Amino acid sequence: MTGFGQVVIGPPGSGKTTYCNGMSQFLKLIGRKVAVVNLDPANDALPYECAINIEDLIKLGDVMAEHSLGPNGGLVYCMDYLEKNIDWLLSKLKPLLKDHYFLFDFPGQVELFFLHSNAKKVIWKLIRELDLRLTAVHLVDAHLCCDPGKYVSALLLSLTTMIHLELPHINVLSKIDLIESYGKLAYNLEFYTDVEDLSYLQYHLDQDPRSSKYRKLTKELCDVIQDFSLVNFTTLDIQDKESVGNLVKLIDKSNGYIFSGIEGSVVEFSKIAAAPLDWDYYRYPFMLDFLLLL
Ligand SMILES: Nc1nc2c(ncn2[C@@H]2O[C@H](COP(=O)(O)OP(=O)(O)OP(=O)(O)O)[C@@H](O)[C@H]2O)c(=O)[nH]1
Ligand SMILES: [Mg+2]
Repeated sequence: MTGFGQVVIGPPGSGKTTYCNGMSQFLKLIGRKVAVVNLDPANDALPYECAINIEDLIKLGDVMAEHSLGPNGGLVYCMDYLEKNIDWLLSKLKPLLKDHYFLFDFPGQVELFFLHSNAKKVIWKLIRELDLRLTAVHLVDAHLCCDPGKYVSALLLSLTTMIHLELPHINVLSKIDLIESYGKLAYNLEFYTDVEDLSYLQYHLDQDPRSSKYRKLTKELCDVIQDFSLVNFTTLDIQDKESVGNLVKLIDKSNGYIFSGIEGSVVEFSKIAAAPLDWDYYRYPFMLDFLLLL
């Protein structure tokens, strides 16, 4: 039995939990049965209904108190513990495998996804043991485009994460609805999403005394990013149905869901295209109640 899903990752506050909530609502509306799996022990109040919660296995607070660790060390410990107790997660996922699509909400500690191997081992065990087809959805806050130095960091983070995880991978500039509130971008948005010629950034990097000091280093890093030619971005406003729908299409192609012959996947796609329902992230829970009554 092949299952499909998304591994939702990205820096702290990039919108992962909000994304899992909005994406699960959207997918339910187009007829997909969704299970959201919280693997972030630091997620306090979950906005979504959680099918599996790592908190039932291990609590970050307990780890920090017991081992005198800070939150970051505590999270590395939790991922390590999850890897050692992967059977717990496998046994919870197996009954859902038949008819559910999975969204995995991961912690925002980016080092877990480009440096440490625990999270990667957990993901790859799920893939091997359950025959899951997973796409990494890497959220990066769009406001990083407003500062050329931060944008280069976001590119580097995206590239290292792609290379480390070795999954079908989609980089997303999240909260795109807010981009205009940070002022005018130096170039149009396509420059930042397509990542084609980074030499244009050099002038802007030189204007900032913080980044001009590292001119040569930044240039070399930009060359590395361009030589790999792997990174580009799509954009997302979780409140906009067209934006969410376009992302669903990309993800479905990347993990093979659309080609899987799963009953109804073509119907779902046509629903996305027609967008028959008035999607509104904040209004949706009330709308679901209404639909359930029909
Ligand atoms: N305007 C806007 N705000 C968003 C969007 N996505 C997320 N947010 C807001 O961004 C903030 C952080 O969102 P979270 O979903 O908690 O981010 P996270 O990545 O799960 O954070 P950590 O779990 O702490 O790493 C919240 O206030 C969200 O409401 C978006 O598309 N547009
Ligand atoms: Mg979160």
